[in-house]
Formats: sequence, structure tokens, C-alpha cells
Amino acid sequence: MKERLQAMLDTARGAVSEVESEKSLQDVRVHYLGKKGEMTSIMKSMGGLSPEERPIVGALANQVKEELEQLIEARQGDIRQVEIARRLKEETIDVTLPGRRRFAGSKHPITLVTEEIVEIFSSLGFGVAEGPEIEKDFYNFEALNIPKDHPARDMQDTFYVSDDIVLRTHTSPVQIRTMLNQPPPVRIIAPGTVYRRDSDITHSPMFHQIEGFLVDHKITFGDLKGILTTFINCFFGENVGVRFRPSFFPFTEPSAEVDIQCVICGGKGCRVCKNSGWLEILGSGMIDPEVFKSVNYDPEVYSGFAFGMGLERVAMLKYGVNDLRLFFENDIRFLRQF
Ligand code: 2U9
Repeated sequence: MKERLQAMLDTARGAVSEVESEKSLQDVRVHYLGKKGEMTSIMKSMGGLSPEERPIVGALANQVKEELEQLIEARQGDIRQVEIARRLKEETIDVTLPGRRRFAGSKHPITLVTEEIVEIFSSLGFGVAEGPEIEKDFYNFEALNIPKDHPARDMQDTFYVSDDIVLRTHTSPVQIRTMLNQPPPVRIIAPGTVYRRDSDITHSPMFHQIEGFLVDHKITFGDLKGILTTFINCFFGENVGVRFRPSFFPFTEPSAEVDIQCVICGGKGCRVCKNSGWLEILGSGMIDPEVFKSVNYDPEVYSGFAFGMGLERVAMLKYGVNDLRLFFENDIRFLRQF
């Protein structure tokens, strides 16, 4: 029995020293010390020993078992050390490698033109005002001298939330709210999102506008021309040609549309300006006395001008974008260019 124990210890020692992984070491542990392992079977066979031999062999068996356990534990420590050393060696970080560049993000072209236009009008003394995109019929139409039967109110153009509530079709209600809240003089621009029931290659049901207005004593059409020409020269260039064409809007009288010399062909005529050499970029006019009446401004005492422009159109001309849809698709390859 003693020899059997000694022989088992010798082979176990060899097996333990040969294993390289924790998994194989566990197999060795089960093989020798497990419930059905060699040690257990030796212990079981001790029943056949004489009463004198049993305590001696029993003590030896315990000693062997203990030694085996220590051997396995020591080997486990070694294996872990080797594993840690391997990982330390393999998983080092090369701090001299260049970092991966992260894209920092960029502003949407509509944001860029909005900011630039706000900046120009701020330098001319205008403040910025904003208002709700869901508006009362009164602020969007009634107060702007757009009567109930006017084509601009047609269901084809307007998103109605209810009989009396609409998605604003322009940012003009912001000016109405401003005038109802403060007496003249006022100088405000109103950038914002607007909605119209229009959707084709050149129209989006949601788009962006900047409108502006100025009201004071003795404001004339000359002031309108001066401010808008200054703006155009700041935004499109010092030498770009500007012309004012008579037009009609329910909320301004007289009204004018403003053209600039084509920024693509310089006025020679091309596809973008439809060979006319001119591009329409602004609507404008002297605020109609009817509008003043609905905000309790006295049209005998005050006068003013107003203007509006579509920001997608301005951004297309400024950045040479030829498809309106690019502004709304949020394709990162497009947006990264700005
Ligand atoms: C008040 C009084 C008058 C704002 C104006 C226009 C002319 C105009 C269009 C340009 C392109 C809208 O985005 S667009 O389709 N706008 O032509 N807007 S005058 O007139 C106002 C506004 C508010 C109280």
C-alpha cells in the first residue's frame, strides 16, 4: 500500500509539472483527488488493512494527499504568473502610434447662412426674434391683411391643425407678435422653420426663412433699398449687381422683388438664371397700413419696410448646391463639406 501511494505521488508530480494550462491542471486534480480519483480508490481499499497497519498507512495517505494539493496549488500559481507575463507582453500599447482622427462635426449649411445673415443684420442694428411654428390664423394671416378668401390661405398651401390653427407658412407672425408687444421704433429679423403644402424637386413642405422689418418715423422706400443693398453686398459680394422689380404682396404696398446678378455666370446668362443674368433672392415692400392697424400702430405716424427670403435658395446660390433635397437628406458626405 505504501509503495502504491509513493508511486502515485511520483506520477502525479510528473503530471503536475508537465501541464501548461489551468484547464489541464484541473483535469489532473480530478484524476488524482476527485471523487472517482486514484486517491479516493486507495483510501477505500484501506478497509482491508490490519488494525496495526491502518493508522500508519492512513497517516501516510493524508500526507501524500496534502503534498499533492500543495503541488497543484503551487503549479496553479506558476501558470497564472506565466499567463500574466504573456498578457503584459502581448497587450502593451504603443503610445507612439498616431491616434485615430475623429470627425468633429460641422454646422448644417442652413445654420451657416442663418448665422451669417443674422450677423450682417445685427451689425445694422437689428435684433433677432423667434416665435411658435404652430400659429393662430390671426397671426399668420388675418393680421397680415390676408383675407379669408385669399389664395395664399388655400388648403393647397397651408397645413391646417384645426379651423383656427395652422403650421406657420412664413415667419411674419413673429413680427406681428413683436409689434403687439412693443411700440416703435422696432428693428427685428426673424429666422425660422416654415411649412407649406408644396413638395416637388424645387419645393420642400418644410423649409427655412429669414424675414425682417423696420418701423419708425419717416421710413421710406429709400431706406428699404439702402438696407437690402448693403445686406446683399455683404453677403454676395461688393460688386454684385442689384435690381428692384415691382411686385405684389398682401402685407406690403408698394412691393418689390429683389434680384442679384447671377452668381454662377456673372450676368452673362446660364442654366441657373434661365439665361436672364439675374436671380431673384428677396421679397420686400413698405408695410401695408392695414397691417399697422391690426397691431395698433398709427399708420399716419409710422412707416416701415419688411422683407423675406428663403434660406435654402440663398444657401444653394452661396455654396453652389444644385439639388434642394440635399439639405434634408442629412447625408454625412454632403454635410462634411461645410
Ligand atoms: C409683416 C409685414 C410684412 C415680409 C415679406 C416677402 C415680401 C417675401 C418670400 C421670399 C421667399 C417668402 O420664402 S419665400 O417664399 N417673402 O417675398 N416677405 S415682404 O413682409 C412682412 C412681414 C411681416 C408684419
